Amino acid sequence: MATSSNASHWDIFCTVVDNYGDIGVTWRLAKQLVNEYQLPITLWVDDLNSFSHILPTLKPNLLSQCFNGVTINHWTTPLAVPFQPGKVLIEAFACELPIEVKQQLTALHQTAPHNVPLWLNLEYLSAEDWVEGCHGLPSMQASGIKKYFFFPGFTPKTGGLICERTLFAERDAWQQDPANKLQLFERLGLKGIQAQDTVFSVFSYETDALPALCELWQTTAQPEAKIHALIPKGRSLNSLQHLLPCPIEALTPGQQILLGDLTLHILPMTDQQGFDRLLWSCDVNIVRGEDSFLRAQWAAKPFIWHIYPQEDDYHLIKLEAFIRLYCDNLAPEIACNWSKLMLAFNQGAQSAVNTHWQNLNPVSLSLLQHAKQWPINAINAADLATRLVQFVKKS
Ligand code: TRH
Repeated sequence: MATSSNASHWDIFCTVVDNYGDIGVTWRLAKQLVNEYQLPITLWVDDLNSFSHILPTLKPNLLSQCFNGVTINHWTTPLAVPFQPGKVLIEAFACELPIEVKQQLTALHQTAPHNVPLWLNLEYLSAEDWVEGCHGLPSMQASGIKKYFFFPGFTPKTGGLICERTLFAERDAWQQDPANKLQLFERLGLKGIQAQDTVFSVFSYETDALPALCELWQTTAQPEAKIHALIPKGRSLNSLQHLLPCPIEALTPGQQILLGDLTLHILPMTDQQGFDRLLWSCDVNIVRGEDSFLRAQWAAKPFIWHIYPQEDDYHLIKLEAFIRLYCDNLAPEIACNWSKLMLAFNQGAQSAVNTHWQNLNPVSLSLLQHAKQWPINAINAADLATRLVQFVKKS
């Protein structure tokens, strides 16, 4: 049963736990490895329906298909597409590999150990200090094979951050011409947004902070500059149901809800490139999870991060670790207001979120300048895919 192979491809296994983050991260990584390193990549995903929300051309009923040079296999139980061991095997976010795969690895280890793929567990991103000490550590499996922990992170001793080589140049070119954002809004079916208006994108989980902010935005728009909040159908809207004219399921992309001087726009979901461009085009982005959080940083625009909630409020420790890093060279007054705004948003503290929003004024020039410099500092000379390729070479 052991397949003795000298195949050079990499396999990435991803289970969609909930939402889009796990597939979002692995899909970005897979595309970049093909594009920039010409590696043959197979991405195994257990839930193609969820995947199709961020890759609308994907066909959820197909067992195997190819997009952007990446082979995408439906990870069924049992596996309907046979697994062939390659050079590297990435298990994303500690997903449990299929039993057939584990059996093949064990058999290969006994018959041809040099052909066992390098086995990595790609972990979640965190700005906490301990990540440096754990990145790259091996863990011996019952089969006798070592599995290595690959931790993304913000420092040179971690696995780095996903960022494509040409991303910043593309973003700069996009942001240089204001016509790009207006054309994008139009293509997305969002009507009535003018160049001088203030536009926020909202992709959060449920929180009481959102209705509070909407109330504030209704009263703070200027006659000559309206406020627009762009919100995809999903979890943010659960917190705004009382402001909507119909149940969320009945809303259609492009639909507008007028609330005084604030307009809520129902945003269609796009592919990841479209989502990046949206973040580049808004004045402030409210993002969540892992991938949109990072893309909001790369957008060089002020943002609020709604972190994925964890048991015992552990996420607040992760949030504070990131806040410390982001505020490191930010003027103390702005740093203080921005930190308080992030905490208030994550705690759903309604009056605090409004106070800190007003104190900070997230569309102010000083925060924007910091947001522009941050990606240059954060990328730390090497991105995650580059560090991954180097790690494989050294192993
Ligand atoms: O969707 P998320 O909340 O995902 C997660 C998961 O819940 C996961 O289990 C958890 O562990 C992790 O967060 C921390 O948020 P995230 O990470 O921002 O992923 C969203 C993805 O969806 C991201 O790749 C961007 C993409 N996206 C599009 O491609 N198009 C769109 O229109 C939108 C709104 C998002």
